[in-house]
Amino acid sequence: MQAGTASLVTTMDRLASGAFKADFPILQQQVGNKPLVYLDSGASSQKPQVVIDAMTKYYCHDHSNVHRGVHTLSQRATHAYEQARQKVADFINAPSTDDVVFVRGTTEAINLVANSYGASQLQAGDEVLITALEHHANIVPWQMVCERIGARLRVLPINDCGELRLDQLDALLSSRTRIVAVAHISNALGTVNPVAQIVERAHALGVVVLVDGAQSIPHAKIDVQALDCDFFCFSGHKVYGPTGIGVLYGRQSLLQQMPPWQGGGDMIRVVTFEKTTYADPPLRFEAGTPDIAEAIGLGAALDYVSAIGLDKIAAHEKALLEYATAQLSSVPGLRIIGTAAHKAAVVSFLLKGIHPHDLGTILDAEGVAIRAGHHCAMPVMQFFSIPATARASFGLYNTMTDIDALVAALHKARKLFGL
Ligand code: C6P
Repeated sequence: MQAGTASLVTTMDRLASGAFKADFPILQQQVGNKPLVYLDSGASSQKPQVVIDAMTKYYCHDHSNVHRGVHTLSQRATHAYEQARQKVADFINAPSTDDVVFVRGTTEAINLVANSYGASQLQAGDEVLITALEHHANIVPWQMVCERIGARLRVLPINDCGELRLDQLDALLSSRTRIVAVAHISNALGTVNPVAQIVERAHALGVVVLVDGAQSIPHAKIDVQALDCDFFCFSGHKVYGPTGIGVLYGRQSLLQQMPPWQGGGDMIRVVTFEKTTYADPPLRFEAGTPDIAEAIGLGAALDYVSAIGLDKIAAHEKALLEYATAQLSSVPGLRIIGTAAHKAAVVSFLLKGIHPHDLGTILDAEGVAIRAGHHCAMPVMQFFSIPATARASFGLYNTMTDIDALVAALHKARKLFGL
């Protein structure tokens, strides 16, 4: 499949027919003697052949360490690694590659900001505002730094649909608030949060905003300048790239102020036993040998997604979400958790009489891969007074037929349980 060479209509047709599945070798297998129906892209998306090929080519032809050698291979590796940084900057419309820090993933990006920006700027009595629908990655690092400093973690609540209670935002944003950290899209509920509006209201009070883009990066066009956020984080593996690579975008003026978080090779200017001076961002935050092949794989994934077009992927996934919501609602005893007006490619649900974990196992036997559990969002489960949900999450390769397979498997599960 030559992504991007087709007209808009043809690309939409290809998305609808599942033609892009052919680009993903892993999707060509059977599980439980049934064709694999992969509905767990929210946890991690699958990788197209072009990503696997880019990494293989790098290891077969160009591998060496980056920023360290004058020999040909080191220069090629450095060029490919820095080219990947440029692809990321273009993909999220960062003003410069200097604003793009390679990290292991969203979790590491948030820990970096909490431990560098947070620990250096927060004082006892200051406040960090998060929301009630955050992933643990956007809760625990803030909790840890607040505990250490004597700052206070505050939480913007949600309503019964799983939407942020924006009516309470002004009351929670105070002269003590220093940082707001908010998910762009909730992984457990699918809610799309109005982050641009949150940024605007926080900035009016001079408060810095971090957006956790782990779930938005594969589903929506991200423009960090239009969002005007101060930090934006995402993981490569959720946008059809490899694991072990992610991105922290930071506003350059803030990155410049921030002390390094980890020390080591490549992040320094001059080292003596008396004193070390540090490199400018982004290298200041990339101590040690980075995940070079993974950065290159991420660059290939962003090329792949861009060639198809995020607008088309978003339109396709919107249709999938609407179809899934309608079809799932027709299953007796099924309750969707997270009914926000504005949602993205995630449906969390409960099926009366069957625990989500049992459901996950039964569906797996039918070849249908979903995630069951608390989705690393325990406070969301606590809010709805439930231990877990079953969650189907979609990617560009999914089709209405995949959703039909999910619904058929749910009916089978009900029968097995005598419901
Ligand atoms: N959510 C899910 O199944 P890492 O693990 O660093 O790549 O991403 C962490 C993370 C942070 N924020 C959000 C909103 C996320 O969804 C995730 C990862 C996966 O929902 C694994 S728990």
